[in-house]
Amino acid sequence: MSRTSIRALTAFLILAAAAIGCGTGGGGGLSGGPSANVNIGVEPNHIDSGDRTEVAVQIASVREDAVAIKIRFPLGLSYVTGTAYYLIDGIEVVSNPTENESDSTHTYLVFYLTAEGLGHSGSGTLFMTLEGVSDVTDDVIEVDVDLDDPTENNRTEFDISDPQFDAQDQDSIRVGSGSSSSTSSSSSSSGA
Ligand SMILES: [Ca+2]
Ligand SMILES: [Ca+2]
Repeated sequence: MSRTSIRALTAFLILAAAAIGCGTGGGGGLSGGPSANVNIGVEPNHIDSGDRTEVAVQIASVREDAVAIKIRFPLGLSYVTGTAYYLIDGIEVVSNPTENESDSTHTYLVFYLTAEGLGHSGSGTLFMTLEGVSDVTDDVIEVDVDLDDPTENNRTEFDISDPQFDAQDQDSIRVGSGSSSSTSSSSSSSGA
């Protein structure tokens, strides 16, 4: 094979890999794509500042020895320390996020999980509580699962300036009166 045809083949393979990587936004399902299948649920989806909401991330079909579970949410919410735990085979296992970092628009929580940690069922749910701290107009709480690089120490693996976050699933969130619709302009007494 000539050098140019090898180059063309390489380019094709890179494009094909990129296409596979981009096509899983609706909750996963392509085998060989994401590091695990995840679904996120937020309940309730509308809270006031000072109130709390629970986030549940279902994890299944982990395809790596270990994965990083990344949760992203707007700055109008904050993680309530000590509330995160896994429910695996009916047993609660407390887990603190390894990272709880914010940039100018979002906060990221990062949890590292081994496939062994999911036990016999190979699946589990990660729960955490978030508190509303300021108005959030209709927005989303998202989850992305990536490979836990075994050559990189987990304490330094996540880089907030390069979070490598592409949401695999999301659920809606609103805090306070923030809304894209303007139908509630008459309710002025719904503050704190
Ligand atoms: Ca690592
Ligand atoms: Ca990613």
